[in-house]
Amino acid sequence: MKPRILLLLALAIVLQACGGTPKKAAVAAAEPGLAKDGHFRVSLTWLTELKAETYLQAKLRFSVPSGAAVTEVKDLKFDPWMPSMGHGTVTDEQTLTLEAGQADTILVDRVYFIMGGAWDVRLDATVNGQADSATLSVEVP
Ligand SMILES: [Cu+2]
Repeated sequence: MKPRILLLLALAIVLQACGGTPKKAAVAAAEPGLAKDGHFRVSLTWLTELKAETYLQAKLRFSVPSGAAVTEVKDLKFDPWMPSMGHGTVTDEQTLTLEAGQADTILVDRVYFIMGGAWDVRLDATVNGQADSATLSVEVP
């Protein structure tokens, strides 16, 4: 009887340890908007209602982890990708404009999602001279 209780106890401990795994993974997951090498953070705001099969406008605001002012954003690429289906969308009509008087804010016009679902926006940028890339999750209704 006793070894059996010990076995159950051991099993309970093992199960508890397994239950902790998703929590650990969540901590390890990248912070939303943080570039993979940590050179910048970016936040995405939709200025038009988020939906598929229509042109959208987005606003990107960049910051750097040091807290220094963003003086230059260049070489920006805004590339939506649908990981579950392995395809992208049309990007050649996009226009990227610096918001007037704001070195850290870019307006992305004519963003187009060819279908609804879970998208990643793969974003490349050089911020204050440091090239990096970030991935932003977007759920398109
Ligand atoms: Cu798709």
